[in-house]
Order: sequence, then C-alpha cells, then structure tokens
Amino acid sequence: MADLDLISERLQKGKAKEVEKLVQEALDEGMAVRDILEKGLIAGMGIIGEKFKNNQVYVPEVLIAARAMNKGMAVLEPAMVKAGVEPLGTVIIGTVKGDLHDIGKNLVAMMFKGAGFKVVDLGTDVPPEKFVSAAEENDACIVGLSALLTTTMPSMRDCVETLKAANSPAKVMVGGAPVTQAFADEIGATAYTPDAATAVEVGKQLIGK
Ligand code: B1M
Repeated sequence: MADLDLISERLQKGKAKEVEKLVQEALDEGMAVRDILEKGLIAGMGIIGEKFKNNQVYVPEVLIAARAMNKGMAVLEPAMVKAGVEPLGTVIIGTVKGDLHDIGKNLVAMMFKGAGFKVVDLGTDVPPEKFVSAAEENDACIVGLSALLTTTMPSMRDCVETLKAANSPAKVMVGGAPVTQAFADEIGATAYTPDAATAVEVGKQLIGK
C-alpha cells in the first residue's frame, strides 16, 4: 500500500527520484490523485515552508525539496488533468523591471506551486505591461511582484498603477528584501509578506482558500 507520509518525508529530504517512484507506485495502486497531491506532495512542501519560515532549514534545502516536488508533480500532472483536479487559482509572478534577482522570487513561486496553485513565472526584469497581459490571459487571482533593489522599487509602483489602470481584478502581492509593509501601503498593493511561506498563507487567505 502506498505511503503518503513517506512521499511527504522523502520530498522534505529532497529525494527527487524516490518521490517520482513513490508517486508512480501510488498511482499504479489506484490511489486518488487528490490524496497523493494534498497528503503527499503539498503536505511535504508545507512542512518545508514552515521550517524555512522558522529558520530550521535554509534556501538550499528548500530548493532541493522543490525539485523533488516538481519531479512528483510531473508524474502526477497527466492524472490530475484526467481527474479534473483544479488548481487553487493562478498566480502570475516575476521580478520587476530593471531587477535581475530571482532566487527569492523562485522560492515564492515554488511555495505557491507546492500549495496547489498554477504558477506562471515571467522571470526577471519584467515590465508592468507584461504583468497585465499575463494576468488577463491566465485569469490570474494573484499577481506577485518581487524586488531586491531600492532602485527598482519604483517599478513596483508602476506595476500596481498599470494593473489598476487596466482594471485587473487580481490581488497584488509584493515582497523582497527592501520592501516593507509601509511601502506596500503607499503604492496600494493588496499585501506585503516578508518571506515565501507567509506569501502562500496570505495568498490563500486573499482568495478565501
Ligand atoms: Co545583488 N544586491 N546586485 N546580486 N544581491 C543585493 C540585493 C544587495 C542587498 C547586496 C548588498 O549591497 N549588500 C544590493 C542591493 C542594495 C539595495 O538596493 N538595497 C545588491 C546590488 C546593489 C546588486 C547590483 C546593483 C550590484 C552591481 O552590479 N553593482 C546588481 C544588480 C543587478 C540587477 O538586478 N539589475 C546585483 C546583482 C546580483 C547578482 C546577479 C550577482 C546576484 C543575483 C543572482 C540571482 O538572483 N539569480 C545577486 C545576489 C545573489 C545578491 C544577494 C547577495 C542575495 C540575494 C538573494 O538571493 N537572497 C543580495 C544581498 C543579500 O540579500 N544578502 C544582493 C536570498 C533570497 C532567498 O532572499 O531574494 O530576499 P530574497 O527573498 C526572500 C524575501 O525577500 C521574500 O521571500 C524570499 C524567501 O523567503 N521575497 C518575497 C522575495 N520576493 C518576494 C515576493 C513576494 C513575497 C516575498 O510576494 C510576491
């Protein structure tokens, strides 16, 4: 009998090949796709997110756990489509124009994915118009903006203004080392969060999940 706790535990250790194999075995045994996703993969990534928030694990551990998560998801995805498992919503994410830092943004993206969201990652140096068009095309519920430079924080303001001018219904979440709650309030972003795990918690609250 497939063991969902083992999938979660192996994922937390970043054992990508084992996760891949265990997910395949669980599918072959006829286990429900939603259970494998929620009680195996998402549960494991949730624990890693919590530990990361509490400084019990660090960036490398999160990255290898996320890689294991991706391997498991790749096995699961065709079955998810077949079973009609809907993502919680779509998150558009990117680092704002002029800014090439992407490690933190990637972590936030991975955590959102790990929590069951569809994530469209626009990469780095993303102009406001691209956030708007991607949000529209993907019917996004959240647009996530990351900035690591004080000099690119004004790009965040441009994004918020451009999204508002386009009447985008998406909630705008901002973060990155120089960003603060006061700045988020000043530019009219929906929410600021200091780290990737909190971003996902707040993102779920924002869409009522
Ligand atoms: Co740059 N850099 N960098 N850099 N770099 C910083 C940010 C800096 C603080 C270093 C310093 O001077 N002490 C400084 C910024 C100063 C400032 O403006 N306040 C700086 C500078 C000045 C520069 C250049 C201008 C240097 C130069 O060329 N003269 C240049 C700019 C290039 C550009 O972007 N146009 C530059 C370049 C680079 C590299 C390319 C070499 C490299 C980036 C590689 C990459 O990302 N692929 C780099 C790096 C690695 C850093 C440091 C060392 C590390 C950043 C990082 O990845 N941290 C950084 C110094 C530091 O922070 N100690 C520095 C780890 C990451 C996990 O944390 O990104 O903060 P972070 O993400 C966190 C949270 O902030 C939050 O969640 C994450 C995890 O929980 N978060 C969000 C992030 N986005 C979020 C979005 C959310 C919610 C939460 O909602 C959507």
